Amino acid sequence: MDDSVLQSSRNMESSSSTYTDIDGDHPKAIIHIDIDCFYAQVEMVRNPELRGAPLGIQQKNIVVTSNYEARSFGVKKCMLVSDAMKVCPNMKLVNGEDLHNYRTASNKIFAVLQCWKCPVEKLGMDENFIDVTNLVQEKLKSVNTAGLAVSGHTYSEPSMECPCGCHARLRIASQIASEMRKKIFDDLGYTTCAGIAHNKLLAKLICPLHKPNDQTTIYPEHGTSFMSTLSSVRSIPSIGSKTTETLISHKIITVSDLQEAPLEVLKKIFSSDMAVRLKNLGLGEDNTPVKQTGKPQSIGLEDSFKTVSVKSEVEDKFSALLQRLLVLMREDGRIPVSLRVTLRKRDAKRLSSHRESRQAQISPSIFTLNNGLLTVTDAGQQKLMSIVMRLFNKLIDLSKPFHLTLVGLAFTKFQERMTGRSSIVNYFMNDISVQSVLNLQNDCDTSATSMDYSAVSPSSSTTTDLSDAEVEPSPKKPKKVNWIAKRRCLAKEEVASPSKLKVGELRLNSKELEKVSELRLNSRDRSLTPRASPAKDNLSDASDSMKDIEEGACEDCPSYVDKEVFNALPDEMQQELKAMWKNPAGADKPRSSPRKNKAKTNTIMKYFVPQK
Ligand code: DGT
Ligand code: MG
Repeated sequence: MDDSVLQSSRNMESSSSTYTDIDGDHPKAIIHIDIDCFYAQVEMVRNPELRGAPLGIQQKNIVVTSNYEARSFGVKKCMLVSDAMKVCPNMKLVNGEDLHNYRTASNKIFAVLQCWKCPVEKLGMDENFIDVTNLVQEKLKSVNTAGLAVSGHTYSEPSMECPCGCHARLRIASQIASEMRKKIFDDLGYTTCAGIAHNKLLAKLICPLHKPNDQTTIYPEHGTSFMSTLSSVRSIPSIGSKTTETLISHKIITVSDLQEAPLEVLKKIFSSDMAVRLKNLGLGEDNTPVKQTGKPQSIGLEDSFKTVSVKSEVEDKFSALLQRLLVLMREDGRIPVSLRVTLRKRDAKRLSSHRESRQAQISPSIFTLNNGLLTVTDAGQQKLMSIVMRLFNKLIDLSKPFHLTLVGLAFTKFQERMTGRSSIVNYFMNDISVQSVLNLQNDCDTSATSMDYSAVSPSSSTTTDLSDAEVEPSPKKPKKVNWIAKRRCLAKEEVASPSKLKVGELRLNSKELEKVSELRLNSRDRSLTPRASPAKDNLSDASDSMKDIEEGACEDCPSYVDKEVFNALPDEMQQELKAMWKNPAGADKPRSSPRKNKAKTNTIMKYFVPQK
């Protein structure tokens, strides 16, 4: 990596744009798409009467964004409302403190971008990276690139083709970007900007060059010279305020300064890795991959305040948080199985306050599906509140005075839809595997008046919103999912169960599937199967809703196994399964040692056929 930096530094010194300037290949094609005046467009799409005149979106006393008509009068992002109204007295204001519609629009845009079957990474609510490298390769097979022009603007015209072929690839990527932007507009009505480059850094930075509603492509050889036009090192996305301060204190202010700073000097200021990364970024080099955005690992909200010292007040805060959290859960569509309570205590002895959390499992039976929507009855909400207050009591010694400055609630684990109809896991498990991801609100969200939706973890700002397409359970199968919901619960240690994971990779053949389906149907309407082991941090004195997932299940089998289905299996098969659970390592290899299994007569392995 150091070599590439030094190489790039040397390249910079060369003034001409020959192909000795390009070190190596530029195989990737990345598109960055940013929605124009996002909140304002959402409001204009919802209410077309707002179009054509200046519009500002107000949060508290700030105009967080405005449409381009308002901008033409000099309204800037994050201007005080009073100042904005001075420069644009006719501007209409819409309150943008409720983010629901923005989040929904963001999900829809993300869903549209998924149509190209390329990795899509969400960045905040209105930006997405799409890695179209493979799609471009596919298109290269059928497209004649000789006469193919860039769609939209080019940062700088190349004097000759790059030997690695990246110019043609980026031209194709620019066509794809056009198609994406057109579809977003045709389907949803939003105009967007796009940047096209061989890496994420340049794609993002070049994107706003022709705003609004346009796109720009930059070729690799112009990366370094483009970067040198950025006045502040802070313009580089991964350089935060702390790093900026450090750089400025060493007289590295502009990106040109960073480009010129010797790596050895940077290494004296930062760690070696960080120095190299900074140097590369300054030169427009970035090899971070586009990571497909998935569902957040947890959905949480926090409310911060000066101080709360009375239990009833804490209860009110939690109750309000829970109401908001249930809305987010409904949007998410997954059934939560774990609830976390977070507190921040004011501590006079410590300068910096700290958070403390406790979590407990919750029974999926609290949640019901109503017309495909996840809902919680009043009784269910009371159960959740009683769990919350039990956790609170665990965290706070109520015999002594307490002073809180923050309370938080989060659903931290979820059930997931099974991988396939024929997955054996469907038949044996009371629960499905779980993602463990993070919350929600974007960093720049200062919208909440009464609540501070601060991030629950540092990584929260990147994986935030969810695509409509991801919303589970599918409205098409509400009954099945509801049934599953009632039957499933999960202990932490089960996630890593080797037998569960391995078995999930196999599928039943159709005849045998029927057989097991019968078993499953027979047990479908019976009562809930209790589970075996409580999760590590379960409360021993948990509420009723939690009890049904804590009591013992089938003695010999893991808790994810449906006892009734298990009991209906032939004895021999039961024995084999038990042996497999006792020695999961042996069960790990059904595919690699099929002959071994052939020797047995009624073996469970007979019920599985390897996936083709
Ligand atoms: P653009 O992309 O320049 O056409 O305009 P926007 O409005 O899309 O700006 P962008 O992409 O920076 O941010 C997306 C949305 O995020 C924007 O519509 C409102 C919100 N937002 C941006 N900056 C802030 C901020 O500093 N505070 C708050 N509360 N919201 C912000
Ligand atoms: Mg935007």
